[in-house]
Amino acid sequence: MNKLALITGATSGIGKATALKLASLNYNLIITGRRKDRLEELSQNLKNQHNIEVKTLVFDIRNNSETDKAIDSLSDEWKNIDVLVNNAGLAAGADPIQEGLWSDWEQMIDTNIKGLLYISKLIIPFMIERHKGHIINISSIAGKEVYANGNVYCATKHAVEAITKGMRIDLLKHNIKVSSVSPGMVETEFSIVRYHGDKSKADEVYKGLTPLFAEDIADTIEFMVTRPPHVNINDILIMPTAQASAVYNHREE
Ligand code: NDP
Ligand code: 8X3
Repeated sequence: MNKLALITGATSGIGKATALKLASLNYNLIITGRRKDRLEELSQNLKNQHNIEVKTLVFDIRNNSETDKAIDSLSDEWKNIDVLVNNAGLAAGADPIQEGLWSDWEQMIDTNIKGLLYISKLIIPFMIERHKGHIINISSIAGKEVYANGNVYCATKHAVEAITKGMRIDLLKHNIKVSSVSPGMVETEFSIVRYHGDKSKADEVYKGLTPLFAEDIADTIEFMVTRPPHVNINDILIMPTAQASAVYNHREE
């Protein structure tokens, strides 16, 4: 029987690449995000390419009742979730603390922390009932270091690190694995979103170096989900070769 994974934020970047990777491993998938067209297109592609079942759930993960309603709509067989990938997230803005926008801060806190908590609280009881499961939280190098103008984004990813550790302790007796993946720069729509749609600013982020690609993170998740039952990978910090830390990069002219 196929395993089942739920991936939040599968309309783009790391979430989409993870959906493609897990489909290639014969997982049935629940894919979520706000952009319905993208989810439907991805669902069709996944079903055309693999012998799997796919369900799309369109909701804004910042909204507790929308999230609740979406998960409540799942029939019992779709509640047998083996792997939850808490990926939906973003950076909004890159400003000194005194100039940051409330709206950016709220969006990051509501998505990266509260959204991750809402969905986890809904899925964890299904895993507890089956006495198994695997939660993979997408953290970041920003969860381990703080860099100039990264203030609130870094705070949200530091929170993801703490929540991951807390989940691992609380879910220990329920035989639920809890992991995190902490990437450095990955070229996705992340920087376009961070700079509020300014593509040229986003391109500057990756100028002169080869960043990670979403597929590199999907490969890491593949490694995590294919370990035997007695092995849990707590965390993988994965960086581009050209990035030594949050701030040290090597760029070719
Ligand atoms: P993308 O912008 O390409 O993808 C972000 C995904 O999150 C989209 O599918 C988006 O879906 C979803 N999302 C955002 N806000 C919401 C919301 N309110 N409700 C539901 N879904 C939402 O970026 P990445 O793939 O790079 O980002 C994925 C994760 O990886 C994030 O948590 C990010 O912080 C983390 N990360 C990224 C790094 C990078 O350099 N790219 C490095 C380290 C970590 P939609 O808009 O359709 O709702
Ligand atoms: C995204 C990577 O370096 O912008 O989490 O924090 S970084």
